[in-house]
Amino acid sequence: MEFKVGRTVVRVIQGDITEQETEAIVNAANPTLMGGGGVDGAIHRKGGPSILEECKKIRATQYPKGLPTGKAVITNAGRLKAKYVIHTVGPIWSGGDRGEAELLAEAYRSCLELASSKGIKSIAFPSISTGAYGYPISKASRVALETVKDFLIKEHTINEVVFVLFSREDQKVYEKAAEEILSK
Ligand code: AR6
Repeated sequence: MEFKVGRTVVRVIQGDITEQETEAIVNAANPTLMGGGGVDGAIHRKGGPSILEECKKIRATQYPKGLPTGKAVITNAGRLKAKYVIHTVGPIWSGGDRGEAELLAEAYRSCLELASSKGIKSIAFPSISTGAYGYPISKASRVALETVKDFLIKEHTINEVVFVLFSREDQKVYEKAAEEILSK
């Protein structure tokens, strides 16, 4: 499904984030930046060691204690089709009253701001926090779409945003939210 927010095309597709040809893809990482399962595992596996090398440098120089939840950093994308990987850390769901929604919004915003500052024109997001981190997908989809919409209304630097959902069910959840949030 495809939507228009200002001049930006927003697409909601089913697929694998590691196969995307957008300039940047987003990694749902953890604070260590040293890899993990899910999206993180797939990106490092397919992208190869150059991504981890750059993550190690970032840890050593910028974030010795780890990347805080809601922040984002950028690295090369190794052998992936994308040129860059933007690594962010979403919140771990713990019931919803621990600021999870604001932290999730911050993660999406940090990625968009970083992409924008680097002149990146197209970016693909996975559904941050809704796997290992347990964030309910219907709630997370609304935060993701509202945050991206707010950003795109204010800034016109990015031409294409793609939400890449792993399963058809997840795609349906995002499409339903997108029809409501992006169509008005
Ligand atoms: N392409 C697109 N989406 C995917 C892919 C893929 N290749 N693989 C999984 N998903 P998760 P989180 C979906 O767990 O919840 C890692 O170990 C998945 O179905 O990757 O933010 C990190 O190192 C789910 O809907 O990210 C952290 O420790 C969504 O992507 C932790 O998991 C996010 O699932 C982060 O957890």
